[in-house]
Amino acid sequence: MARALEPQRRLLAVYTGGTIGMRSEQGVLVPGSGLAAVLRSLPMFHDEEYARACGLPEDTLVLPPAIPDQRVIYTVLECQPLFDSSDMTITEWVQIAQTIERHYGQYDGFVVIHGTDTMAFAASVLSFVLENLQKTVILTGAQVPIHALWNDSRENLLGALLMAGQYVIPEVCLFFQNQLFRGNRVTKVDSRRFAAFCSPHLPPLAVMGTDVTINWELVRKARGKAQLVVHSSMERDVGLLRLYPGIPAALVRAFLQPPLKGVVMETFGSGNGPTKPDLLRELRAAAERGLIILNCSHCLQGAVTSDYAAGMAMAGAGIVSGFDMTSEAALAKLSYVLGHPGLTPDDRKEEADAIREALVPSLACAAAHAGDLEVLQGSDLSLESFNGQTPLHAAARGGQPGAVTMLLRRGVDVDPRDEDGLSPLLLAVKGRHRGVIELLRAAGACLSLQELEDAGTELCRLAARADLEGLQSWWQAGADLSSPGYDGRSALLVAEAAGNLEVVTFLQNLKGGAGVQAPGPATL
Ligand code: ASN
Repeated sequence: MARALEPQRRLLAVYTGGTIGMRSEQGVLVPGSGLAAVLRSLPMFHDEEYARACGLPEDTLVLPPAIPDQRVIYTVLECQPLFDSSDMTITEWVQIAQTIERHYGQYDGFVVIHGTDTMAFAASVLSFVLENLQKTVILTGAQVPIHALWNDSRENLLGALLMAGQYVIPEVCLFFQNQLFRGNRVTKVDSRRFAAFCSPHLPPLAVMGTDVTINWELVRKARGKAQLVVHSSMERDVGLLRLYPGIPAALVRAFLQPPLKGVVMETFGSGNGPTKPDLLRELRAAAERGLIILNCSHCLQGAVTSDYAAGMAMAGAGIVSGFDMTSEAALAKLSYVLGHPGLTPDDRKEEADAIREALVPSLACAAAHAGDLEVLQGSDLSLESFNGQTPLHAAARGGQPGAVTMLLRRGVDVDPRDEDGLSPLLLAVKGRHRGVIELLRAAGACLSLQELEDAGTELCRLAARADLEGLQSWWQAGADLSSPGYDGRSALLVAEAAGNLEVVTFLQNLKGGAGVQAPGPATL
């Protein structure tokens, strides 16, 4: 979806606390009220003249125009009490989700102003609690209060308001230091620098520089007109246990006792831990009691694999691989799955198995995306990820010819569609994964009629940017490169006008040679 172009876009900014509005009291920072009043006094956050002309109420502010003929109007809802985010829990995050739900019809998007310390947890929890989002939800905050002369508050908040006000990115995101991340992929990595967050396994959804660059192929698509669902029944009895060298089995045993229902276990490297028999015995016993143990690596990069004998899989089948999830996301997912009505373990083994299965679906997809053939080999391929993507979608998106070959050999459907109607072939084309495109085409995959119809505009865009590889990918996938764009011009005309000679030569050769249509299985 492109930039939203209504003349006025309305946002709700839910202010929960955090450094952004903090003041110093007796030498320490405490949450501060009255953020709306501060913003009202800053011209970059409020155009008083326009507000008066429109008769906007006291708590409602309006940004100066970022682009002609469009205004972002926002209402600041200040929570009571305000929190240092270190004090926030699932209860407060569910309340934020319910606030969004209550105001969902009135606003076009939402910004949640939150402390940074637990913002990655908050964003992860909200991403599971808020289902079927059709509107943008962005969390942001700051490392230095807005009252300070040199601060990151203004930039972060303004960026979040502009992103939520101008684009429909229907998922829970986190905006910090000019980057928009998927909320359940981030972790806080710095307590001082302005670049406080990183997303180790997923590139930013958008970057704000001189221009705004949005990675639309990464952005989750809204599911039709489905109604927003708020999952408020999150399980609170979940925990996080970090293994360390020499951790005593007795300590692990004490930690894993009821009422704990699930635990994210942070392990070494690619999912390894001590192999002491007494420790493994405790883990096995807990898993057999129905406790769900989700294995996440404490490394920032890489994922849980089955490479080592010291891998936690050795502790028994009850331990679920969290693959490349951050601990924050794993904890949120555990809380969501265990809180799901109908999935309460109650010491019953079958239900514990069902919960493990609910946690795992993304595993085959994650393995396919990362090209981890060993994990993929042992995974159940019938399971789809949250948005109906199959492991083949994931392998195509990740540009993994080895995984694609393995999946095709195992007889998976070559042309499945996810809930947004996207096929692996289209994902491979968007990622310019030529080897994967070749494999899929040879196996009979075709672009759909709709994909072929939509291709014209995309081809013109690629031609304008001299993106030869992008054009070659479309051609290889069977697209007709002479398809006109939205204004009736072909990619060749666009390339000629832009003086992109390499592209012009490529397109002319196709025209004069074997024809513009790529060889291979029929495209229509
Ligand atoms: N302690 C603060 C909080 O998380 C840190 C911050 O916002 N930068 O609320």
